[in-house]
Amino acid sequence: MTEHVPRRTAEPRRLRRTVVLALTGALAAAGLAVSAGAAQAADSLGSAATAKGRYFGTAVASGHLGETDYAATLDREFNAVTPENEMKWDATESSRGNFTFGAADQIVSHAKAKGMKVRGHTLVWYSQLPGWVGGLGASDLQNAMDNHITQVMQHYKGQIYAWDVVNEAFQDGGSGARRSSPFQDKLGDGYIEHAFRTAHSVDPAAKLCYNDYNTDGVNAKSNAVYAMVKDFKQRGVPIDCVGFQSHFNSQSPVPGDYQANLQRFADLGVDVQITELDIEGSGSAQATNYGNVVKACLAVSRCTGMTVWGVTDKYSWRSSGTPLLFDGNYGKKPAYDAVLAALGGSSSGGGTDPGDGGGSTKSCTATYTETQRWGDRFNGQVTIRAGSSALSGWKVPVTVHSPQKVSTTWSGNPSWDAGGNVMTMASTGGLAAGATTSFGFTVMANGTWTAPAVGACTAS
Ligand code: G2I
Repeated sequence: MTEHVPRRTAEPRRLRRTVVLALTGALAAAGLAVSAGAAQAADSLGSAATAKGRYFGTAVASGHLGETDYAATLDREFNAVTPENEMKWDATESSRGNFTFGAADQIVSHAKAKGMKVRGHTLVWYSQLPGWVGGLGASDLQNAMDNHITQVMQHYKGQIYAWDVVNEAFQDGGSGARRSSPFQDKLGDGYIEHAFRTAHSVDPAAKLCYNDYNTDGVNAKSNAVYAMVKDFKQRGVPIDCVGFQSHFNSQSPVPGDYQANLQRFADLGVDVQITELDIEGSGSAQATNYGNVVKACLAVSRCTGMTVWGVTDKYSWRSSGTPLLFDGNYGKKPAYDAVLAALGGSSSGGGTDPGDGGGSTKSCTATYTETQRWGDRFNGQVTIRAGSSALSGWKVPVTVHSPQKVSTTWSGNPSWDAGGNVMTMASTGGLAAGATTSFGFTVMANGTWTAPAVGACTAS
């Protein structure tokens, strides 16, 4: 409150100064670092990921394996698979005690023949659950759940890299509560722990994951999952990994704190994996988003791999959003080139992503907080954290919502779009590996108090 008067009087002068700084800063930031490319860059997603110590997988539907172009693209580009539907409860045990593995076996034997990893998806999930499961009483349901986990995991014992033991057990929104399901409603919170303990007793070599969506940034839902994983690790419940589905579109964009969120889970002592990646859109916007997701994974040492949720747009569960790396004719999209470049590979024809410096893993995250509010305006702060490599610079777009206006900035070089709503803040210097820095700004609310949208951090 005491800051009210001095800050207001200082604003007009500061604004003019920051505009001048913005122009010089933008010119300085234009020289992007270009590092020497590797002697022989990998020319497929799988081989490029392997060179970075990761896998690059895709969801596969058994019904398409007979299509020549589908199988050829799968075999050329990917080194891990997740059966899209074939290992789910309705596919493997549609009637109690009768297990059917034909379709899933087809995928697993294809993967084994090609040396691909298999992610098992999924053992305990509220959806694609046959009706008989919901009709059971509590103790019977417990037996059925244990038996399902045991039979399915036994069948594939030794062949599965990681299992999604429990999928989507938390509600969306701000409650952080568990989602209602036969398991939750009849067995209570303890069913998740019980499922992991049962899974561990069946195949101790498989990595056991919890998998969910809308947990990709720091939010109430991911906080609830984080608390559960932390508790499991403290009490010795056998959990090895957390899967971040990463289904993105304009309503649910790649969060600015995506990498920071992966990192905080990794810091609990679990692996993290991007398990169902797809990003609606096209062209360079889609490509940039894909590149940023891959860079985030590479910057987190315990991010062991990425899986896209399908090979081609034409078979995507949301094909109208064209969210994948190959178009309906199996042509490589700009998103493909961006992913390959982010992985440090390059297409035979020469995939290009001038932002990526030939295999560099430079990366950063941006996290927004409102630090102060007055009757007419508020201050925002964005904290930048460098990934595992030192940065010579970074930039972050911040969009305010008209009629809001940014009146003051500090600790960065801002530049604005023509409309004055999108400010791109560039660094004033380098940042050591793992280090943080922050910039700030004042937003005149003009009646609108929506928080600014902070985009992904770009490292150079
Ligand atoms: O919804 C996207 C994914 C969210 N996370 C868990 C994933 O398991 C889930 O995958 C999707 C599949 O991609 C769809 O292919 O899960 C859907 C079901 O919840 C799958 O859709 C189902 C259709 O609903 C069924 O009508 C159809 O018979 O696919 C089945 C097999 O084609």
